[in-house]
Amino acid sequence: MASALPIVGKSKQEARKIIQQCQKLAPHRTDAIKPLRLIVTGVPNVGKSTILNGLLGQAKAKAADEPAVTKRIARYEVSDQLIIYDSPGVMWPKVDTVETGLLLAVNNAIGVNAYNIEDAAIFLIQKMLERYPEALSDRYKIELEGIDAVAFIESIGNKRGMRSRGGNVDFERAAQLVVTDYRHGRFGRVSLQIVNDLI
Ligand SMILES: Nc1nc2c(ncn2[C@@H]2O[C@H](COP(=O)(O)OP(=O)(O)OP(=O)(O)O)[C@@H](O)[C@H]2O)c(=O)[nH]1
Ligand SMILES: [Mg+2]
Repeated sequence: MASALPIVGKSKQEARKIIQQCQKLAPHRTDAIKPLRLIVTGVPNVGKSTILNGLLGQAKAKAADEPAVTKRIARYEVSDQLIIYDSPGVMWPKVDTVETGLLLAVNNAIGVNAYNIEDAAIFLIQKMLERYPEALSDRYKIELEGIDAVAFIESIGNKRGMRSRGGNVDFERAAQLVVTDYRHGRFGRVSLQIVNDLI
C-alpha cells in the first residue's frame, strides 16, 4: 500500500526518494523499451514542478509561488529508463464549504481574484489564535488577551505604521502582511487543517 513520503522538493537527493518508491510499485519497468513513467499531480502551487526540477537536476520546468504556473502537461526524459510528466494544478469541481475555500486561498492555491485578502487574513488569524497563539504573539509582539482577529490585524497595521490616506489603518495592507508571513513560513511549523478536523 502507498504511504505518504515527506520530502523537500527542492533537493535532488530528497526527490530521488520518490523514484525509489515508484520503482518498488512498478519493478518490471526498468529499461528503454518499458521505461518507468510518472506523472506529478496535485492542487495548484504545491511544488509539483519543483519536484520535477529536483529530479532533473536543473530548472527545466517553470516554477513560482503562484497558482497556475504550469499551463499544460509536459514530458521530461530524466533518463532512458525514466520519463516524468509535469501537469497543471487541478482543483475539484466544486469547493463545497467557505472554510475549504479560505484554506485554499490562504495557502495560495487559488488565484488572487477568486477571494478577498481581508477575509483570508481574518480566517488565518482566527485559526492561529485557536491553535498557535504563541506563534502570533512571538512574531508581532501584540497582547492577545481578549483580542479577536479583526482587532489583531488592525493592531499590526497600527504597529507597522500602515495607514491609508485618511489616517485610518490600511487594513488590506496589514491583512496581506499576515498572509504573506504565513506563506513564507514565518509562524514556524503550523498546520491549519489536521486529520482530526476531517473525521
Ligand atoms: N519551502 C519549500 N518550498 C517549496 C517546496 N517545493 C516547492 N516550493 C515552492 O513552492 C512554490 C510553488 O512551486 P511550483 O513547483 O511552481 O508548484 P506547482 O505545484 O508546480 O504549481 P502550479 O504549476 O502552479 O500548479 C515555489 O515558490 C517553490 O519554490 C519545498 O519542498 N519547500
Ligand atoms: Mg507547476
